Amino acid sequence: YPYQQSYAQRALKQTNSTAKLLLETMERKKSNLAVSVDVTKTKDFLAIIDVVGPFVCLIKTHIDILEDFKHDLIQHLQDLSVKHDFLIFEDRKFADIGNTVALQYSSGVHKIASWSHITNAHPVPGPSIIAGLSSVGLPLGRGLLLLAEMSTKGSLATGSYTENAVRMARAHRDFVIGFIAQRRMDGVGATAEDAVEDEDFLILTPGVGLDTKGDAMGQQYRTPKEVVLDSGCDVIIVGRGIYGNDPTLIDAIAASAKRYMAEGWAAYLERLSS
Ligand code: 5IU
Repeated sequence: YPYQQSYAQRALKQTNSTAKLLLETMERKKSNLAVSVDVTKTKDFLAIIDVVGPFVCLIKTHIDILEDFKHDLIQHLQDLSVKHDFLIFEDRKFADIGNTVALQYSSGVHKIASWSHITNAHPVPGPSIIAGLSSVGLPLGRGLLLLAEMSTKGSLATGSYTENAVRMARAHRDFVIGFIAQRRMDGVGATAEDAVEDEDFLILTPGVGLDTKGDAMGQQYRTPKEVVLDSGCDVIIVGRGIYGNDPTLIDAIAASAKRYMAEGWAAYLERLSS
């Protein structure tokens, strides 16, 4: 199975340039850690990214959370991405009709497609959402993740919904590079005619924490080992497990990022040798 191969081996077979770049970056930096920087002030946002940058393959943003957003922030973010060698993933969770998501992705205040290597979408509108987003993202070499599952208690993205998300992705392999999910999706929803032996979707997984089981609003955490070794996921996405409730404790944040990076990589090495 692809997930028993190294990230470097899997990079060779990717046709989407962003998927290839992410896998190559993971191998080069020996990190399968993505940090989700969910803070409201530009100053904290950039300070956290600068300090965790050396330990991550990917930075996940919610750019619309920043209360003092100015467009020059994007240049700073891109400079940090070059300085520390990571990709950028705007966790926009598009969910509208094709025409609208194309505008939301390309335009507005944030112009996401111009700077975010990866973004994501809910499959709920059907394949037209991929058509809309790929009309903008594919010419720029971007990659899309579909939300096949969620980490939250009571999520409706299960069963046939998840299977249909995978089928939608399978029909758009040029642009859809993988899923936000809690486990591998190899062969999920496949029929006998589908050639799925070599399919290699990237699985990026939020809901990762070492010290707590969840929060007061339905979030559920599993450990890097459960996510990467037991469930075969590729990238662990960690937010508050790394910066807690105080985004200014920069030394503690660096130490925490190092810890999650080490745990994630150890789980990956164990998976390769199992
Ligand atoms: N996120 C989830 N679960 C999901 C999806 C996205 O937690 O199923 I899809 C996002 C929300 C937040 C980050 O931006 O990932 C996790 O943050 P914490 O590690 O602080 O819980």
